[in-house]
Order: sequence, then C-alpha cells, then structure tokens
Amino acid sequence: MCKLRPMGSFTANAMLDRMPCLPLVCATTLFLTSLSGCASSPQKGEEARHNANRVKAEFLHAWHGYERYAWGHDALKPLSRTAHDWYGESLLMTPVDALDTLILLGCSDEAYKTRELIATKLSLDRDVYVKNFEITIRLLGGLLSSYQLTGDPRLLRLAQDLGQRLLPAFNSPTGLPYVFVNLRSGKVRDPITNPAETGTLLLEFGTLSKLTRNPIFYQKAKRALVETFKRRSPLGLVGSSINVETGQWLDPDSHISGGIDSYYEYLWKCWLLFGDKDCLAMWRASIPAVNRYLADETSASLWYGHANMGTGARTATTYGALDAFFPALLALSGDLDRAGQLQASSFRMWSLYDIEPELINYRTMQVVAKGYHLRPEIIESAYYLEHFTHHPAYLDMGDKMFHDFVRFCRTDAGYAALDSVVTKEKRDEMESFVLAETFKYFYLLFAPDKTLDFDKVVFNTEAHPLRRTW
Ligand code: DMJ
Repeated sequence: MCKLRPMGSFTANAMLDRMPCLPLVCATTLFLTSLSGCASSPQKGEEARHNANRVKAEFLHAWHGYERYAWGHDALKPLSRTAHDWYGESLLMTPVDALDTLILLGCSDEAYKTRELIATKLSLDRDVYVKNFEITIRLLGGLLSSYQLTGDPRLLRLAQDLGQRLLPAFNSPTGLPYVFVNLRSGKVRDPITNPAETGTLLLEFGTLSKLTRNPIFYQKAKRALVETFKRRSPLGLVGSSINVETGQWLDPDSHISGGIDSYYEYLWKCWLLFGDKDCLAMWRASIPAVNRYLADETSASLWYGHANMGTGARTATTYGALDAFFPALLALSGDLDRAGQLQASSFRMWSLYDIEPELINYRTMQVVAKGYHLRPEIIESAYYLEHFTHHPAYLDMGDKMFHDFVRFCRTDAGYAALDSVVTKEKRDEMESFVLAETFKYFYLLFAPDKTLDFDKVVFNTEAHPLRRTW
C-alpha cells in the first residue's frame, strides 16, 4: 500500500459509496467495457460521478470552440479565436489527437463527424518537414488508437501511409532518427536530438508493425531505442542531447524531465505491450540509476532533479510539470511507495499557486519557469495512483486540480494556457494534448473503473490507449 505524505491544506475525504451508472454512448469498440449499463465501481461515488460529468461538459466546451473557430486546422488559439497550423498547412493535429477522447467520453456525434473529417481530408502527401517525435506520438498514436476503437480500416491505412513517410527519419549512420523528415521527399534534417525523441517511438511503430504485419516499423524504432540505451554512461544514465550522425552526447545533463522523460516510459511500456524482453532488460538496467542519482529527498519530500550522467553529481534541483509523469510510471512498474511520495510533491508544486508552474526549484520552492501549458502529466499520475491504490486522496486531488483548471484557464472559446501562474495571465494557446490527454485523464480519474479496462491497454505518451489485438 502506498504511503501518502501530508499534503498541506489538502484533506482527503472518506471512501465513498458504490458508484451508480454513468451513461456512456460509444461507437463500435474493442475495449470500452461499459457500453450497456456500466458496472459500478466500488471505489468511486456520487462526487466522482458528478466530476466525470463536469469534465465531459468542459471537454465539449473546448471541443466546440475548436469546431467553431478552427475546424480542419491543427489547433485552436483560444483567445484570438483563430486557427493555428504547425507547418503552414493542416495535418489535422487536434482532430486526430482528440478522436479517441471523443469516443471514450461517449461523444458519438462529434466522434463520427471527426472520423469522417480525418478519413476524407487528411492527406499526408505534403512537402513539409515534420517533427518525427511529435507526429509519431500525436498523429500515428492517435490514428492507431482510434483504429483499434472503431475498426475503421481507413484509419489504419492513414497510419500505414504516415509510418512509411516517417521511416526515412531513421536513415542515419547510427539508426537514431533525425529530428525532421519531409513527408513527401523523405529528406531529413537536424541531427541534434535527445533520448525522448529517439526513444519514444516503439509503441506506435511497433503497433503499426503488428497491425500491418510488416516488421520494418518495429525494427527501426526498436533499434533507435537500443542505440540510445547503448550510449548510457557507466552509471546507467543518459544525457540531454545527442548527435544522430556521430552517436556522441553533446550535453551530459541527466534528468527525467522534457527531452528524456518518455524514453524511460517506453522502456517499461514496450515490455508491457509487446512482451519485449530486451525492453524489460533495458528498464532494469536503467531505473536503479535514475532512483540512485536523480531522486532527491529533501526535508521529508521526494523529488527528482538533475545530475551529470558521467559522475552522478547533482547539477540542478529543478522539477516541473513534465517530470510529473513519473509517479504514473513508477506506479505502473510496481513502485507505489515512491510513486505516492512523488505525487505528493507534484501536488505541493501545484498548490504553490493553485495551478502548476512549468518548473520550480524544489530546494527553495521558488518558481523557475512560470508558464502553465495545460499539461496532463500530474493528472495522469493521479489517475494511475487512484487505479492502483483506490485511495480517495487522489480523487480529492483531482477535484481540486480540475476546479483550479476551470477557474483559471477557461475562456469563452475553450481553454487557454497561462503565461504566468503568479498573475494568471492567459496566453493564446491550446495544444492538441489538452484534448488528447488532459481532459481524458481527468475524465478517467473520476469515471467508473470499467469505462476503460486499464489492464488491457497501454497508453502511449500522448494518452492514446493501445491494445494487444494481435
Ligand atoms: C505531450 O505531447 C506528451 O505527453 C509528451 O510526452 C510530453 N509533452 C506533452 C504534454 O505535456
């Protein structure tokens, strides 16, 4: 059982009654289990049901803002009520990223309309250089997950087309992928990358291989993961920046934050989804070093900071919104004790300004980067911890975070990031992961456990549930 540390003014409620049914109307599905009169969840009660409905209503508010002001574009700018396309022309980033959330939340009309938009309008034959990592986790992951949820073969065909167009990214001397690849010509550029970008590809490329029975995708992404791992230091740590042509590290700073984070996530999750023993071995060879050199206990709190990959010496005592994914990964891999402690720290960080700063110094508890990008990681971790411990503290944590999220970030057209958690000044940004991840994890945290069979899916790093259907 996880030990929860005191969480300031946060008070946990008593365990609530059995969960009444929450109506869900879902499309054809392979792993939603609550289609006809959902089963009750003994851990979640009336308040959680109420919160799940609130989350769904707010998700739809944001979605309808996108529909009204940015339909067919990559993203909504929620203050100016205009559209934004990442590469000057749309790759339907928000629709593809959000489709499985629409399905999971039972928004069947919106899901149908979105699926038709994607199936009839998404063209990947574009003369644009795209970021291999972002397109893989958002578009490829989204297409594969929605294909598994709907069985619509058009989505798998798009995923296959996209996978083929991304493959040239791996044509470096080391097998580590270039940062950018041109979707039409296959030309590549930008050899300086990081472990998150080289090692967060196998869940999506591997699933594509399994579903199309073409091993090439698995092989390329697995090699990139292994080549990253092979370059770990004798201590077992990886750095922040690497050249894919030489295989040399350019920055020895090691951490679990953005740029490395999901590399660790995929070591464990690729073992879970594919039963790949090499991934398990790489996880086992890595995680002790992370817990030894990056974990930092300060005045009864657990944090994870930065260290030099070669010496293990502490280089920074910063932790932030992106690091907050780690309790979920610790919980998923069985370390509920550390997971609970670290989640309590993340929640302390959130509670400093009643919304989450991008980065703090956990020694001084001063904000280092004051933006809030509507990130999902801390909510993802609350969801995983609630799932594994059934501790009502995580529902209460989610209740407070959702309340703050709505209070400070809601706009007439959707949800807006904050320029500053101190002043709460908004910025004109609503990334596609807000609909793919943030709302999805809020919803799953409160919804009946059987809304989605947690044990049958592995979420990619963009919250797209993938299932071993092969
Ligand atoms: C998402 O695109 C993914 O979760 C990624 O792994 C990290 N950054 C964002 C969300 O914060």
